[in-house]
Amino acid sequence: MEFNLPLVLDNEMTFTSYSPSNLTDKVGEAAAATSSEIVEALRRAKVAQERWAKVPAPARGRVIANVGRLVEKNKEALSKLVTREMGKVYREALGEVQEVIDTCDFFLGEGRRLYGQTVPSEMPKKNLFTFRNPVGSVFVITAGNFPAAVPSWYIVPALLAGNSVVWKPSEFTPVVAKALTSLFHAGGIPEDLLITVVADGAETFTALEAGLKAGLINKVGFTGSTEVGRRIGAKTGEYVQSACLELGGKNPMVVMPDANLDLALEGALFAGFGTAGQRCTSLGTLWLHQSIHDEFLARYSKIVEEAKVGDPFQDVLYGPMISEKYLENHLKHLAMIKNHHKVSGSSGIGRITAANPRAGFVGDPAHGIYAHPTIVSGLKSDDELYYTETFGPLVTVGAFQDLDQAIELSNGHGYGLSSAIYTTNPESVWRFREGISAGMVSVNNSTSGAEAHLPFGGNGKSGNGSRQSGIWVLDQFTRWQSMNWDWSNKLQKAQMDVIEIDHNPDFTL
Ligand code: UN1
Repeated sequence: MEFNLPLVLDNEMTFTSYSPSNLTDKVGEAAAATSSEIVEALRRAKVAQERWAKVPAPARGRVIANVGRLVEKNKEALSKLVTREMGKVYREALGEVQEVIDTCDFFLGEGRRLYGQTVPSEMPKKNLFTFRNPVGSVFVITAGNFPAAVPSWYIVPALLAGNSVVWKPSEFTPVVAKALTSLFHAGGIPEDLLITVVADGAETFTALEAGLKAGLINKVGFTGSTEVGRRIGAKTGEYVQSACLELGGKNPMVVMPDANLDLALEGALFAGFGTAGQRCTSLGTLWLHQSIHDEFLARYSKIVEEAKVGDPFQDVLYGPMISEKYLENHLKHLAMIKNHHKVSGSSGIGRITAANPRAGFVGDPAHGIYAHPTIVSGLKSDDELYYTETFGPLVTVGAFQDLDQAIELSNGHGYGLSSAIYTTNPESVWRFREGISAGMVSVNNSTSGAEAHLPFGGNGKSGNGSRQSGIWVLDQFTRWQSMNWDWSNKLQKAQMDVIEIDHNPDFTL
């Protein structure tokens, strides 16, 4: 696929995208934008936003409807591109693209709502109202693990609410970004209202600062690491802006002794190793009650050992890492394994190669960037692996004595994105829900796989409290405006011209 950015680029640099499952397959190229080109894009988007905000919201909703239908029509082509460029298995890619469609379906109707309120006044002949106004220009920066769904969580509601978007996708998935952008444009989104720029981190950060300084950015949406999120949050704060930050997780799954263990095994397999563990919602640590620990760990190790890994277009649990960079990061985490840990789940650890083979590998590991699934048990709360977010096919396992301890261990590292408990006891469910610091709680379900219309987001090191998806994300992309209208034809002073109704405070029966 040809990649033409809507910008005129004056530098020579390009990002070349290769399929991580087949490194000889060049998926496409993207010209690298410089910081000044990104700022120029922000400037053009701001002009386009002024016109777009005047389009009635229901009409904007109809454009989102067009986009949703086009994505649906192109679902298989886009999903194949996701699998080819990013490496998740095709069934998951279909799910990811469905999440884009679901997001459009939800927000097309929001165009006919975007409700404000009528509020009673404390004075007669006076009316109070609230309105949602678009924030203006939104700068969206996203990661490579969900190259279509997560960007759509920002782009769709931002556009629906009357904003412009400049989107900086991952440099590992520029071709999916181009395809998605073209679907928005074909659906009726003006070219300058949504501009996609591919750039490296340094250029992006320079542009962020320049854009904030020039008043060209009114909201930042960022999904990525806690480290980068912290820098983005600090920079936006300097300019009295707030960013919507979706950061890392170290998502716990607690298995109680009364749980349906077969179900918990299935959930832990998908949560830990689906998408090769490269979801922000992937299982971090599996906490097993001491009474079931040994048996569960043995069964878990066995199903992970037997799981199929390999070509993401085949029937496998997971495919390649997104890129060499993601593999290197995973190897760093493997280096944190200590002597008191026990490793299971595969015939080796690290990269799968002919010399370090994985039993039953589907395809040829030499073609791509594949990693062994790794289970590290014997986790203690002072281990580096306890408080480090990992991002690969690596699950840590620890034991607990009672639910209070499980909750303490689940919160102790300071991340708070997703969490799960497996139990048949309602009291454990409610105690866990109340005690866990995570923004999302699954009961008898995987830590990953949130539906597209519930609030998505985390606390602590996982995010600054912003939430995406559903009606809740509208608070990111609109600002409340309150209005009062006095039609009494006299100056009525709030808090001073108060109406008092006579009453008898001494009354007793
Ligand atoms: C992410 O990894 O950034 O809940 C998002 C899930 C997906 C989204 C993950 N619906 O696992």
